[in-house]
Amino acid sequence: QREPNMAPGRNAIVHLFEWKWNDIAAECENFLGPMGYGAVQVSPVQENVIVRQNNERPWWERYQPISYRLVTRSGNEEEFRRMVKRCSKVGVRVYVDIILNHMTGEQQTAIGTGGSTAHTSSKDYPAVPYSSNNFHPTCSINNYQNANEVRNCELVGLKDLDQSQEVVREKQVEFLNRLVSMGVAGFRVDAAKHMWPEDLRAIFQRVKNLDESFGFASNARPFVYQEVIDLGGEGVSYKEYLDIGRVLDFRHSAEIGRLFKGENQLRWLVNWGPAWNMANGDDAVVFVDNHDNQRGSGAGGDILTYKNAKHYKMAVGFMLAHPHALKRVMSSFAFDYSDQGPPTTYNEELRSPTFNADDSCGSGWVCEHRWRQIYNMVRFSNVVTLTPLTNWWDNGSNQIAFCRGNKGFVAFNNDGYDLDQWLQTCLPAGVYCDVISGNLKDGRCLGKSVQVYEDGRARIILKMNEEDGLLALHEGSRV
Ligand code: QV4
Ligand code: CA
Repeated sequence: QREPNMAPGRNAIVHLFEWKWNDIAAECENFLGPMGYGAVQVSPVQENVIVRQNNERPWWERYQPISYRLVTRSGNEEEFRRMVKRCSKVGVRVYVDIILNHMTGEQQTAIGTGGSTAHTSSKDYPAVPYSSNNFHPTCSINNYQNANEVRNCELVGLKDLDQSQEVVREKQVEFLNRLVSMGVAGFRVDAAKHMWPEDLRAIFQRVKNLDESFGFASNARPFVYQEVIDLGGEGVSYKEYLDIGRVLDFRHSAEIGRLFKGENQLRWLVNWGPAWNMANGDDAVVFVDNHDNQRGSGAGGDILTYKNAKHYKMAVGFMLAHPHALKRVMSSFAFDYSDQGPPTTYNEELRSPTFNADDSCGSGWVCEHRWRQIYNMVRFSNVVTLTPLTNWWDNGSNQIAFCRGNKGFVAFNNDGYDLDQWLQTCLPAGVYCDVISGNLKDGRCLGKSVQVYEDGRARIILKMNEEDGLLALHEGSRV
């Protein structure tokens, strides 16, 4: 199902990667709700195997389920339930990252975050329970041209469940229904490419309607967005999954990275969308980076991340300013190497983020979603919802600008020289605060002020050496 079930006037998802449930609940109330975020994608909720490697717990242990009990380092079932309630109350929906494709890989001693055990070599998971005949025979995925192999063999040695079996479907539907009854609004389907579309269809058809007591429309269906990495030329296409829900568009991530890294000219963005071989807007969830490709895996390469802040903010800003597709903002923890686990305390518990005076995070959390340039573009995207893109302007290379109806205007400069132009902003006359360079606070603009004249034109200045390479004005930023 493609409808994200968000509260009116909201439209962006934020992925709070590896956050604790209690911290997410507080973040919904203190920040996500007030700032207009529409939904939060949370890390996997089901019990995972504990992995210790070089004296630390890699983040990816959470992608190795050992049962469907809701106990992880993010918290227990009661904490999860309370989080969903508190987020829903302030208009923020919760989407869960679900792992249906597999259980753990091979582990000497498999003990879960909730204490469950398993015998991985004999594919025995008593806490579900699953036994060896619920899995595909062991084989490994090497050839991505072969759809059978991609779906019936093991992804990096992870024990591959057979979702065509009624018993497996039953367990998985029961797991999803439990989440729906707690007020969950949708699912990010991990490794969807590695499951048969007909099996996923059968499973999601049996998931119940969303619970109206959490403020959902009657008969609303859970939102489904699927991880199908499709950069073309493989045996599996994202198109096979569109009647189940949306897909995560990895081409968007790769192309937008190249563009704002300066490997492609911004003027080409004039026809951004399906013309770039990306999925249709209604079929896609788009993003600049995700938890895999920010580390160089799962279609890495040209990906922009928080480490390249100026260009990253431009890319995220463009995504949020443009009408194409449903958007997801990444919120990371800082890392130096790809296996590095999230910030923890001395006893291996997840560490809570701390917050600085300027709203940014400390204690190892990057919190891109709290960067002014990003949360103000989330607000921008809410303000301009459903307005068309008009008045495209470019300088023939890397300076571009456009309007969103009469509600918003953005400009970008990725050239090695200043932008200084009289441009049509499409806004009613007045003084507007550029919400990138500073907030509009108590009627005072802490950033650059821009005077829009009667004819809608304004002098737009974006110097090459400014901290940020974009400028944004909207209906709500009028001084
Ligand atoms: C190792 C070897 C294998 C060997 C296996 C045998 O590398 O060659 O077969 O042992 O025992 C971890 C380790 C990995 C290890 C594996 C099994 O990194 O080296 O295999 O565990 O023990 C995340 C991480 C993976 C991690 C996995 C499970 O990215 O590194 O593997 O979690 O902990 C493709 C898919 C796409 C996938 C993407 C990364 O099409 O679906 O690769 N993306 C999703 C998630 C991703 C997650 C998974 C899928 C698996 O977004 O985060 O992988 O749930 O493109
Ligand atoms: Ca599979």
